[in-house]
Amino acid sequence: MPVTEDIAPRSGYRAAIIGTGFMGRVHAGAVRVAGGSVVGLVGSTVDKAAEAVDALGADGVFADAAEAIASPDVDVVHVCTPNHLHSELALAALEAGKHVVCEKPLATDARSAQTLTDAAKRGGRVATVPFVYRFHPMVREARELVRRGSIGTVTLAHGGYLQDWLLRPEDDNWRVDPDIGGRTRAFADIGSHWCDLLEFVTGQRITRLSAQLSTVNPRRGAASATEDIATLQFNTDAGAVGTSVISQVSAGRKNRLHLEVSGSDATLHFDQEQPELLWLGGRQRSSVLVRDPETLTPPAARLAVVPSGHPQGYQDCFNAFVADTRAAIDGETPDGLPTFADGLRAARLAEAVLESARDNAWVEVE
Ligand code: SOE
Repeated sequence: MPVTEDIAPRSGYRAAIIGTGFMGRVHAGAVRVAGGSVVGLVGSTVDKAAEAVDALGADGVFADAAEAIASPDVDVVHVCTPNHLHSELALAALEAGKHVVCEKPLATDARSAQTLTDAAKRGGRVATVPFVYRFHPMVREARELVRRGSIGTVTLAHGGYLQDWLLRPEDDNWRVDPDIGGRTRAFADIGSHWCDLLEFVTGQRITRLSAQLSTVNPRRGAASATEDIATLQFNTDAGAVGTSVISQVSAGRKNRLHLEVSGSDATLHFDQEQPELLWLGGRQRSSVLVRDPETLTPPAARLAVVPSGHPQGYQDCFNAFVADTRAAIDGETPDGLPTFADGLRAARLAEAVLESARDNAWVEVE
């Protein structure tokens, strides 16, 4: 049958997923929604991978990461392992000519993140990092309102990202061990999402910052733990100032990522736990905008998959992120797709945070 332009076949999206924990499951679901297939899993052991096959809807398992990366049946490698393995696996996958989706932090130091970003560029591969909160329609709406000048000149941004799953000393996870999770934990794990969202929505970059880190529970399990709390003050390249509070020990806060941006005319506020809404405050009148595909601006409406009143959430963000990764593999340039360059940006911010906290000083961000 002749292939016409508008039904040109899409390139394959046969994924290998390395890592079978919570993130591996979320990635697998998104791959399937994007029309791809999970051809194989790699777990910490072959048995673990085999146990996860049904839950992740995979075709089978690979013996190890090297086999998955070398496989001619794999187009895209999803790296969902503990952090210390990210850069080694992502680099091997790029060198084998695969497209790569790598969990954040892309690398536990900025130099490795730079090497990965260069390798992706050199090889012409699509290489993305799931800063998925960008994919909430109301985040796109906020970004579009800022872009259109609806809030005026941005002067102030603040907010934070609060969780409580590491509140108690006995709450343990590989993320707290610096040898596995990296030298910063709360900031790299969730502060990176907040900074990404700030820069994505405002179009401004943090140029200097002052950070404090606090470890409430200095030991967890066998390891000396990394920071539970990070607080930052910052300046942006367009003259705005701001603050952010990041914590994984805030009782009752499950995943409270919230961002408020004030401009010379209005203020916007987004709360990830109420993702269907965006508050738009003015001197005379304030309103709550609802995720209604009928009234959203086009960049936000593009991501609205169900009518308003039928809430969209975290998995929908991942689905949209993987769908856009696939579109990029097909040669499109989806707006707002977070790439390894954004992973590098997060690694540079993490290094600035560590340096500032260590020296008790303001630090310029590269
Ligand atoms: C755990 O803190 C975690 O799963 C993060 O690693 C994710 O990036 C965040 O989206 C939700 O919380």
